[in-house]
Amino acid sequence: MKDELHDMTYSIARDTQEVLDRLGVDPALYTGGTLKSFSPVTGEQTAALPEHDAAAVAAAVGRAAEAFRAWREVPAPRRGELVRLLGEELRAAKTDLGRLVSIEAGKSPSEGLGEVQEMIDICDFAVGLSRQLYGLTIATERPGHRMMETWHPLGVVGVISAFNFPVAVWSWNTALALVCGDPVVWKPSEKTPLTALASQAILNRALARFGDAPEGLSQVLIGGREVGEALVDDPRVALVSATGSTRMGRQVGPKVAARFGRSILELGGNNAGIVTPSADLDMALRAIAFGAMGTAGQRCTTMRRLFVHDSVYDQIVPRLIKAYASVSIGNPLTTQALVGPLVDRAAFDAMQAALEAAKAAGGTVHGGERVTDVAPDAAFYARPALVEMPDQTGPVLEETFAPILYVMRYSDFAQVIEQHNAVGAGLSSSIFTLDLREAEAFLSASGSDCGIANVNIGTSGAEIGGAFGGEKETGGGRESGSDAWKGYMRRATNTINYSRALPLAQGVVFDI
Ligand code: UN1
Repeated sequence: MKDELHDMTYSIARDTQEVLDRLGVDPALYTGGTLKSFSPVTGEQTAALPEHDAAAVAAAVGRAAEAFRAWREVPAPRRGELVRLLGEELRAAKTDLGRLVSIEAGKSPSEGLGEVQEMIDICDFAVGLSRQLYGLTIATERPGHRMMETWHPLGVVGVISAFNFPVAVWSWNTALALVCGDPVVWKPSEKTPLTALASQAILNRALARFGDAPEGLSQVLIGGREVGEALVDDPRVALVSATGSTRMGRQVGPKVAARFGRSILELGGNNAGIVTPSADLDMALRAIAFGAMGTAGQRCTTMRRLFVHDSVYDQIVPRLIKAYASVSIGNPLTTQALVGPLVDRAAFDAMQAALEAAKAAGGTVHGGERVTDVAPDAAFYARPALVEMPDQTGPVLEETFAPILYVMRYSDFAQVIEQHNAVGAGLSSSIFTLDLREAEAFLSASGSDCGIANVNIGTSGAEIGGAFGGEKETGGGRESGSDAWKGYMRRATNTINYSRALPLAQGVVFDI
């Protein structure tokens, strides 16, 4: 394959612009502005975007609030038609948007396309959902009465998303919000603004085909922290759905709660796997390799801790170390390498600091060094690190957003479950076992305390059909499938008296 980096005529900025052109993004949105956008693939600048300020945020929320008044009246199946068209437009744009995800987030080609597929999948889900936004009919204690619940549109949804899934997370929120009757105002990560502009352009095409949707149904706000804060503080934003670090969530959650807004928080993960004596080791090896090294360790669902039973440790850990030493690392635009770059220098520095801390705590580090022969100096590629740890201490207790897998031995099942749960985050988890008792115990009330608990697959790569999210410091939010839609609607309990009497509940008498 031609190595474009060594082709002197190749320019990532031009490549980016060509992709943006094909996706129909107006160049005025990404040229001549103050927010510089860089590709982690080469470290070079790709664009300079004009930024929104607090007044522009307020104006956008105002437009969204106005759009809400019209959109909430549109029948849900008709709202679903817009999302069906969005799914069609995404299918048509899949190759280009997938490449833009690779350019901006550094994902491998397969994972860039996989992210767009996740967007298409949630659209399909939401279209079906648009005919299934139903409540219960509930038995009432009063004769001649009927009690039911109705789900109504909630209001403006503010979406704050992270660089690592720059478009899928928006689509989980937007596909549901739109069928639920809610407009969306989106503040993407300042590291990945171009994929946001592209997604909005794709949605604009669906809106044009749809015909009569209100102005301001979906808007993108470009900028940094102040833009996010203005969105979080605006009382007209009924729901803030925020994905990012636990640190960010600690600020966003209380602010939204203080104004009695609703929030969906998808924060850090410190996801673990357990390899038991009966595990299918070949399968476990592959699942762990993808879970821990995929997306260069930059998924919130990345496997970061691994507990291996004493009896199989020497069979699987040396093989894993070998896999770490041989995994292909490279430019995701010109190769099919499985591991791409870290997002920036700060991510690489955090990785190195965690590895130093692990060494200081008695860990043995395999890999983790910078890889410099695949890209210019401004890019940060690293060999994923496997660290054998004597205990779950120091950096093992924290999420470092980089490909580091801490491996620990265990001998007792009850104890390993305790250890598994003894971290702040509670997103995803998995066990590798062919023992029914262990599998069921792991999934039981006294097993994994995470929002996602898997058997014989890794921690990452969830499908959109299930509710996605986790407990404890992960924030408790649920997005995507199952009944996560309820977070985007308000529930009304309705009691209707069709009798000629007025019996009071609880047998209360009040005769006047
Ligand atoms: C994230 O990293 O923020 O389960 C989301 C997964 C993906 C989503 C990850 N479907 O790994």
